[in-house]
Amino acid sequence: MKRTIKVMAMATFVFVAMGFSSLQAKEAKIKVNGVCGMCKTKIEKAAKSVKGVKTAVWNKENQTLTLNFNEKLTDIKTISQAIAKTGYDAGEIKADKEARAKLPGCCKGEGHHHNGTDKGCEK
Ligand SMILES: [Cu+2]
Repeated sequence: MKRTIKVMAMATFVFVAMGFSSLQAKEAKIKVNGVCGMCKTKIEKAAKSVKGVKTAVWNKENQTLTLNFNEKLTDIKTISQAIAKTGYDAGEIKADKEARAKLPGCCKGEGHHHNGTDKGCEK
């Protein structure tokens, strides 16, 4: 009998904990104007460097970054700003001009075509 109560108490605790974490986790999608696999690495790294971001996956085909983050720790604007600092437009935030100037030409959608690998734009 005692054991049953213990198990039930634990199960309740787990449910409550799960409820809380799902409340805090928010999924959002923002547009980020990357081009290649190298851009992908940079964009995702920048997003994940923000405290509270659980997952960040950028899709090259539709230039959409899918985020999963803790609303209590961060928000879309903060994450977008972190990405903009690396030289990409992110959602409402425009890319940092200096950082963008340092990106390889093809990552800005100009010049020679990139080779489509994760190494990025180099020939
Ligand atoms: Cu690139």
